Formats: sequence, C-alpha cells, structure tokens
Amino acid sequence: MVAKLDGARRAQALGELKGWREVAGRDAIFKSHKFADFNAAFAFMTRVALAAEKADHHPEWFNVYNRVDITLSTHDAGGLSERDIALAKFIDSLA
Ligand code: H2B
Repeated sequence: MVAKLDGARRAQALGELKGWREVAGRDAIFKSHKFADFNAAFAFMTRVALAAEKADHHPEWFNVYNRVDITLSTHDAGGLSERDIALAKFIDSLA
C-alpha cells in the first residue's frame, strides 16, 4: 500500500515540480504540455510510457496533435503519493 502525501512533505514535494497544479475536487496534479507537432508529442509520450511501465505507475493523459495533458494520482492510495512526484519529476526532466 502506498501512502498519500500530506502536510509539510507534500508542500515541499509540490514546490519541487515545474508547472504542475493541483486538480480541483480531486487529489491529483495536472500539467499541460505543448510540442512542435504530433511527432514530438508522441516521442515524449513514448518516453513517459516506458518509464511509467518500468515503475508500474501510469499517467492519466489526453493527446490532441501537439498537446499532451497529464494528470497524476495514485489510484491505490486514493490520492497523491511519492510515486506521482517521482513521475512528475521525470516528465519535467524531458521538457
Ligand atoms: N498507476 C497509478 N497512477 N496509480 C496506481 O495506483 C497504479 C498505477 N497502480 N499503475 C498499479 C499500476 C497497479 O494497478 C498494478 C497492479 O501494480
């Protein structure tokens, strides 16, 4: 079982991310990504998908052409956990 992030550690972890916002009405974080074209967007998605599968922690995402919207939350924890922070940091490192 994964623990939900709370308190000071949660605030600190969110502060380390680039451009993510908390989702209203749900314990999750969201970031929209824009690329030059679909090819670049899908290359990014491929890299995220490989890392997600390796970590067994998967994004909720939506793609239209050059846009990739990503929501991260830990379903097993019913909210945000360190796994989401780790995946968000990896995603930030690709940008
Ligand atoms: N991804 C996310 N975002 N949250 C989870 O709780 C989760 C997951 N759990 N990927 C994993 C898969 C779980 O369902 C499998 C069985 O390990």
